[in-house]
Amino acid sequence: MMRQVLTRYKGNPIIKPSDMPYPCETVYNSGVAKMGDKYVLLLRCGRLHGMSEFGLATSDDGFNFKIHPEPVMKKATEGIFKEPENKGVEDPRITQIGDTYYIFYSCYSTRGFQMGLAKTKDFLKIDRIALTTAIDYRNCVLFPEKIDGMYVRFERPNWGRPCIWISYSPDLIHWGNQQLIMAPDNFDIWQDCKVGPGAPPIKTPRGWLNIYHAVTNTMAGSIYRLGVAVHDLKDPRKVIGRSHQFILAPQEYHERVGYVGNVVFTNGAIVEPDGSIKIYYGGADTCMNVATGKVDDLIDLAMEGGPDTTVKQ
Ligand code: M1P
Repeated sequence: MMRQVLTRYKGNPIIKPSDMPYPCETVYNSGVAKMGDKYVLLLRCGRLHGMSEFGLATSDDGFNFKIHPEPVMKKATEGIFKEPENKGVEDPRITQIGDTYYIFYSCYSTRGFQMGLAKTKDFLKIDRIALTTAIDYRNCVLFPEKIDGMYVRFERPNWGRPCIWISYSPDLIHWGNQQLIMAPDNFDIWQDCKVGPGAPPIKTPRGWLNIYHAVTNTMAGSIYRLGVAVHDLKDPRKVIGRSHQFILAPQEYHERVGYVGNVVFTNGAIVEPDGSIKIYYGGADTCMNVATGKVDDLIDLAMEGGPDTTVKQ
């Protein structure tokens, strides 16, 4: 049964370019974490040179954010990251393991995209760890715990048919055993062209919750929406439920009109102790927004869709 499972926060957008303490054209697609009682957004800020840098915003309630006066991460100016980031750093996604926050992000260069991995304990000092793919990869999300002794991630190569893959690592640096696990769905128009990992996987008793982005192409351009799937806890290659309806689509003016119109795009969500969830998302590649819902409602919706069959389509 089709139904609305998310509610937009009435105060959206929660951060827009004019809120920034330094000049920005856009502020969107932010990594999300909880540090003690504070909500943290690692903001993708489009600066006036056209490249993205990372800014920082913190909040006590998850809706009203204070923005740090300076960017906290810019493109590298030396070492092995210098060339891969010569057009900036984009789309951070944060996973907490112990007291360390790991950040997968896109290193953007004149050659294409590579996935960088960095770590931090306070979001003020961020240390790069490794270039974890060759060119051309766009999105990576790290699971918050090892499975069978290995780190696990979902990733989306930027070549071939844009699908969600899985890979494994003993040390977070070297990744292998790549397998395609979820493809665009030829029969669901909203997700028939591209799918990619959105929020880092969320562990629940019913499986790993995967909130992903999905794209269809129209005569007027692409439309980015959010979808939901559930993966087996022990073997996340198995997609045990995948919804045939989207959970969020560009609808508000600031989601339809902006730097890239008709885009809602998530890089992270926070689950609250009462089972509610805050999904943070960029609107039209220009502003930050949040929508709320219940984890169980998202899982119910995905499970009603039945196991995914797209890898065989
Ligand atoms: O413009 C929409 C999105 O396009 C890219 O996403 P993807 O390659 O995964 O489809 C990214 O540039 C993303 O930041 C952007 O929101």
